[in-house]
Amino acid sequence: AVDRHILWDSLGMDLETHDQLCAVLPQAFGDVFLSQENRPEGMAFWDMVVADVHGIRPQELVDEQAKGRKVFGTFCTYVPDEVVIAGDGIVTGLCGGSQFWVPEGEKYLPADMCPLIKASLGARLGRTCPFFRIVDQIVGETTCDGKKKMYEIMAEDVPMYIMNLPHMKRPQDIAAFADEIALFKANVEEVTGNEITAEKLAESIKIINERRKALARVFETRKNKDVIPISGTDALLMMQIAFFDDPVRCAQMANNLAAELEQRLVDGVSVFPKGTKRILLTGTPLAIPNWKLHHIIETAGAAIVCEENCTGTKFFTNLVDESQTTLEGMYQALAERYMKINCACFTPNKARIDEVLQLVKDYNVDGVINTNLKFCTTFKTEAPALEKVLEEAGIPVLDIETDYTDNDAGQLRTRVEAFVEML
Ligand code: BJ8
Repeated sequence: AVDRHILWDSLGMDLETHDQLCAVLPQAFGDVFLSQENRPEGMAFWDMVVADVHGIRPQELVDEQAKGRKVFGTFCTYVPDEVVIAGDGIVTGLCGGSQFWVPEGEKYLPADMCPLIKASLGARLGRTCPFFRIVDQIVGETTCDGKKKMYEIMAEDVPMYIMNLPHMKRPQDIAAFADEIALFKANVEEVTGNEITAEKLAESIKIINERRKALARVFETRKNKDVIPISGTDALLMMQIAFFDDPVRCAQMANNLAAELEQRLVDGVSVFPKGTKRILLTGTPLAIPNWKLHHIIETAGAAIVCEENCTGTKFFTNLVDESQTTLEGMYQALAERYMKINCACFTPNKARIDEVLQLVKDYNVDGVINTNLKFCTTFKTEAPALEKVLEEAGIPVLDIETDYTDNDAGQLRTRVEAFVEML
């Protein structure tokens, strides 16, 4: 393996603390991923990326910056990658998914705040994540209150641009978001120094649509009710890295994997024994390296066949209309696609419940696990309504609230095992 210390040092990272993270990650990855049997060969790409997760892609980003390109960091699936790509910028996701960063975040934020927010701020201010050091600008958004307030603190340390996301989905809200996308285009032009023409935006809309189609193609194979060609744990890793990778390469790798999985369906190659109960996981996102629930569920005798969250279907469902030829038409087309994401920060958000019900059918699901990151009040508040509808439809639901620590792992395992047992 390449020694990345020179890179990390050049990024002004806290090497000593960061080494502690590097010391535990390979073990965690080995326990969760390499212990699985009969994994698709296509996963080798993601294994390679994650084995050097703070080296291989960060080095690429630094090399691109040396050529004059700019890197934009984001925290939310509502921020349109297309605009950044159209300005020849690079997008990288930033959401923190490890307890490692939480204590640093708690120095600046209330302890009773969602761990994703605390970990994200901790990773930046603790100087223990290369992606947070590399970004030329961070793009926040007005989703939940916790993120909004965290961005104010982060803005003292790094250039920050905030997109105003409406919280309702009336036509005037979609039009307002289209205006917001136009403003973001001007910001990207300013940061990159590149003009965004209608041709460039049209091209980047196609690029991101291709990524959506490729990821959806992998998910499509998970609908088969007899053969489960890939574990949920592996599918999650592909999704998590999609936030960091070059979109063209991401689509290519996902298409390669999908082709292999489609062949597995033909050959009857399943990674779980026949009759394994099929779970749909819904709720808050699972930022890398948050593999906790997937690992527990899939070693408790069940298989996750779909994730209805931002590190799952929300990331790729619905394409942007490619028939627009003017910038204004494209802003509206982008706004219409992005505003179809059903995040709990919207009111009302009944469409999410309808979507979960539809996915339960499409993926031949036996039970739903609704997971909530501790202190995420919007998703938590939606849980009873979601569970009521599922129960009325005869779908068993397990409600789980957890954080990034391992303190509750034993208790969660007992509850998941009992749930799977009764399916
Ligand atoms: S579109 S889910 S990525 S906002 S878990 S930080 S909501 S307190 S992450 Fe999200 Fe965009 Fe919505 Fe998706 Fe706040 Fe909740 Fe934490 Fe969350």
